[in-house]
Amino acid sequence: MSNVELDGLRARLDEINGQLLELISERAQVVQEIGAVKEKQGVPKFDPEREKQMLEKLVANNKGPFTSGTIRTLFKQIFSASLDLQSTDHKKSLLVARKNHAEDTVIVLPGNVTVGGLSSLMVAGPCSVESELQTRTVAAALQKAGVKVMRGGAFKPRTSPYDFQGLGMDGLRILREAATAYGLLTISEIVDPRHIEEALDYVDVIQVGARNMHNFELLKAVGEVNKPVLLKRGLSATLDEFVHAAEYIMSRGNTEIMLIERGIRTYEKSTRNTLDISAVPILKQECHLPVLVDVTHSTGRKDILIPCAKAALAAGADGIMVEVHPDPATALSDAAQQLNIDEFNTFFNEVKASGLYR
Ligand SMILES: [Mn+2]
Repeated sequence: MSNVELDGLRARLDEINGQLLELISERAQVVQEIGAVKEKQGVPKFDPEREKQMLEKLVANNKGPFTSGTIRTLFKQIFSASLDLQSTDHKKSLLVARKNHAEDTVIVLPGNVTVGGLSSLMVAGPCSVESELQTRTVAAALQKAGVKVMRGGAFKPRTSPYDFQGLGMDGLRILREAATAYGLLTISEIVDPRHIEEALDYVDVIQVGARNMHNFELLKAVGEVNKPVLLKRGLSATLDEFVHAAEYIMSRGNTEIMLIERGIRTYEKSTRNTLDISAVPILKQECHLPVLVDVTHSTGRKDILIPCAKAALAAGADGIMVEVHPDPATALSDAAQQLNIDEFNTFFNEVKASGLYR
């Protein structure tokens, strides 16, 4: 084969490549138009039946030299690239996305306590509200330490149904009374949409727990009230799923959402969960919402809380959550990992001394 002949064939290939590029780009535009129609109709973008029909038609018309399998592989690639294009479009339009809202969302709680923005937030308190005395003891210590927001569980979704399930509404009342007595705000988990309305009197921030991050009816319900929400990342939730859970809340009108990384389930056994520090900068990059880190549940051990809290703040977290109990050994839940009051004071002082807590 002469060089002239080879050059001719190569030029022909370049031409075909150009035509293919034009065609797949045109195809992508049509797919986007279909996506827009489907979006209006509220039907899912991926239609496996339709994809199967398209592939079968292509295989039936295939005259070679490619095998049917190769044709399937090549076109599947084109199909999925087009679908990806649609989901990227969708991602851009998320209400929680920073692409849509460049500035940080700053949530202003009663008493001008802010979450997000320039100052860091420390949220502390017992795993469970167990008694008036226990809750008040913690509240007094938190006030003394300069903490503004107290957490305390009243509805406890526990691994075993035989474990302490929390004091329910009585627990919320105890939490509110102790917080008011010591000038604190309250965060507590709500697990049932039917409890939300009654709970509004007792909590300044509604927590949606890790086990309920995928409870879409609960997410919609907290999206419809005028109360900030602290959304925990699910135990096995990807960041994409976490962000979409927040979108469920915001799509219902509630824009005051804080995200909290609380560790994910991995094969590592030396901590209760694996603290995903990289989640912090990724969430800050992708969303405009405040991001907190729960050092207690992510690690499950007291001896590494200080470095983990510092790491979280260094990575850009807007706040830290930690569990404090007057006598952790007798706690009805999470006994091993809660700090006692002295330990909490040391913890908070060290975190402040690092200069990372603003
Ligand atoms: Mn706990």
